[in-house]
Amino acid sequence: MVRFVHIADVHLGNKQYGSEERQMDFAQAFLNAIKFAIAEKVDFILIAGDLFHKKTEMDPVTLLQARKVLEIPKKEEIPVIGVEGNHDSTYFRESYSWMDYLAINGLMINLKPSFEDGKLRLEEWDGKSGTYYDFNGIRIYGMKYYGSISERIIEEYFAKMRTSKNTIFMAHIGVEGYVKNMYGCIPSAKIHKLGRKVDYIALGHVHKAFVEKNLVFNPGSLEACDITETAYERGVFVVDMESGNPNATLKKDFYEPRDFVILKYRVKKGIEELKGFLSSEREKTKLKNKPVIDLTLDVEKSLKNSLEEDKIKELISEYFDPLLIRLHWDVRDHFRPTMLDLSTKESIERSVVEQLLDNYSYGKIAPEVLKLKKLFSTSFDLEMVDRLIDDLLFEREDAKSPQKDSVLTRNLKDPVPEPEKLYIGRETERSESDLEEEEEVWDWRRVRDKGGRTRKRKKL
Ligand SMILES: [Mn+2]
Repeated sequence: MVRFVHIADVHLGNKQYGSEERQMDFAQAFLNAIKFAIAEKVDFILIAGDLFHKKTEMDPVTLLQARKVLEIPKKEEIPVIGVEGNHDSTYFRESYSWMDYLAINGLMINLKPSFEDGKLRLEEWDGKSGTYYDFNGIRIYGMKYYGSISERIIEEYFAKMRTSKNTIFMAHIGVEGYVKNMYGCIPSAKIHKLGRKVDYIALGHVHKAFVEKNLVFNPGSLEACDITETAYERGVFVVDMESGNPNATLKKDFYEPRDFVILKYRVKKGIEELKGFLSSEREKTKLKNKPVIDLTLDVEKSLKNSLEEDKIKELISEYFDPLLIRLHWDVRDHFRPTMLDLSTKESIERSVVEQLLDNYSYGKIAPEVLKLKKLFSTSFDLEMVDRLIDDLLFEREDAKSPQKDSVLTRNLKDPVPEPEKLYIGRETERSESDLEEEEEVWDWRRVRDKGGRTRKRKKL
């Protein structure tokens, strides 16, 4: 029998909404997941992609977080086996990823195929690279993210994989139907076909937990990368596998996720009425830590100017003591004129696309949509299309952070506050598990608990 933990979508380095505390949350979740796996006495740990949040811009804190956490299983001689997700690498930027860096440093096994004359090759892990890893008769194949060509790559794996069972297939790929409009997903049947050769399919990519026919397993993200994820079931799987039969349980209680309070309110007269609303919402809400408050105010355009953002944030802080506040405006404007630039064919097309997009929360992406149309209609280059979509979908959230100011992604309905205004307070609370482990240096939430100062290390 083997026992393992299956983790996915860690997103280390996700400085969500420009918040350093949120970056610490993601690291804390990862640390807790790894410690949990060790406490469960697993034989190995699977990370099904998106260990990191950003594929290129690595910062020292994030790299240190990854290294320090991965040193724990290394010390225990528990292999950590991973594949790259869309946030770790993309297939057309093939060279060398941060997960390769960790692998070269002996901190993890990073599985991916190699190619010879365009043909996929499955090779055994040699200590630095490889596509599969053998552990006590169990074979683990790894497939990194392949975007729109995933189906084809899976077919090639299927043809070349060994036929004996006791096999795990790990990939960063989504199954259609769980999350709306998600890129990098394929139909369920295409994945189930692998069941003829495989006992456990370890997926990552969709940030929501699901299991299909005791064969396909997806644990979801450790921390919420987006407010929609706060409603999803997510966690890690602890799996016992006995002669090819997995017995998996989704576990969540190893980590206390950041609380999110998502509110929407229609302002009829003015700021005063918010007090009653916030106080009744506060009473309804159970909080375990300082929450992220996400408030959407629905107002008539004529009323909008009389509502000061600072005052609203002050009010929210009185009732909730939040980690940070996200304020959105849903402005009702019945008299907005339709302005079409009729000067050229291109400008008409652009105006029309802009207006169509205006009703959605995608932001100002009309130029990209047009670029995409052009790519499709001229030299159909799949790599370019993938790259564009990938950048649009997966880097938009990063670009929204106050440090960056990207014209492509700025959504005028959703103005980004100044970084200073985001910080309402710092965390001071400690959970019981924190107190139990007073000696633990790399407890990322606590490292920041004293007004952001790094704790002194006991040993150097
Ligand atoms: Mn992800």
